[in-house]
Amino acid sequence: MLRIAVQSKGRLYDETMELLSEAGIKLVAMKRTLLVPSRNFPVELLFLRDDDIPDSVAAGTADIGIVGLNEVLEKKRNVNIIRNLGFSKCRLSLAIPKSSQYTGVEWFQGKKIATSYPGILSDFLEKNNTSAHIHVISGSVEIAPGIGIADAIFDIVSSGSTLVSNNLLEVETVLNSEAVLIGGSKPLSAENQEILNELLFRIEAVKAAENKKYVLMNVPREKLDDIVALLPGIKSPTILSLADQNWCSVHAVVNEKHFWEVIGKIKAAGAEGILVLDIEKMVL
Ligand code: PRT
Ligand code: ZN
Repeated sequence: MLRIAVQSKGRLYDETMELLSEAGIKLVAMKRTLLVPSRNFPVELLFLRDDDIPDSVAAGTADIGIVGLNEVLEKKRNVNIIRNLGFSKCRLSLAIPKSSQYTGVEWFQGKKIATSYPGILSDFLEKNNTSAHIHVISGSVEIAPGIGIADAIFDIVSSGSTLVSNNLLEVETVLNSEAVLIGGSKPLSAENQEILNELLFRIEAVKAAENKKYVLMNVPREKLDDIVALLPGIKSPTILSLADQNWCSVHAVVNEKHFWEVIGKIKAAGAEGILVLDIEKMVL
């Protein structure tokens, strides 16, 4: 049985549960329990505060964990990153009052900076030969300059709107973070390693299908070459015959990023009856 530490509630929770569910892991229905087994896969979930996840994996209470890279780097526990998971993306940045004139990292020399991430901040300041007073607070860091308890802040930024509404200006991005899968330093048992390998294989298939659409269309034979040239398939698009000899059916995988552009072009080139389907998993 492989034990996975996950956040019990908060910003990581929904996407963590969605990823595990897309990987086919169904949980035994249990409310308000710390440890919940799966009913169809040999894993159990240990629900914790995100701050405790690196420690639980380092100590071996959990075999692996899903947590923000920011927490992993702040806690400096003996864990390793198995895989980036691509969700809960954010950055850890330094921000100063909008009215201040920023001159570069030396601006922070001798200043007081409020943060919940003293470890990452002091590493950054040290690397930049800057010494500042780090004032550790656990929440609402963004209000510190406004109420006069700090000159600047070092905090998580996502859209940036919290900074704007507190009259702060982001001046240095210190770390780009996202959710990561972490493991401990000791090797897993052969049985647990096999479970982890299967889990990683499934995560790979879920991630490969993300932002991809399966597109089917009818194409006149004489336009086939033009249209195939417009389709970026996995290898090459599938082409099937239709009852009408003059037409064929073309299937391809299209990246959502280029989706409208590709659809517009293939329609203009003569494709008809275009169907667009979601792809659930993709095993490459
Ligand atoms: O209770 P527990 O300790 O488990 O949770 P928590 O309250 O410590 O953490 P939580 O759930 O808020 O965040 C968990 C993780 O989500 C963080 O460690 C980050 O890796 C990631 N994450 C992604 C974020 C954000 N985006 C985010 N926007 N964590 C916090 N924020 C906050 C930020 O602190 C700031 O106050 O949102 C505000 C900024 O957002 P914008 O969009 O206004 O810039
Ligand atoms: Zn936390």
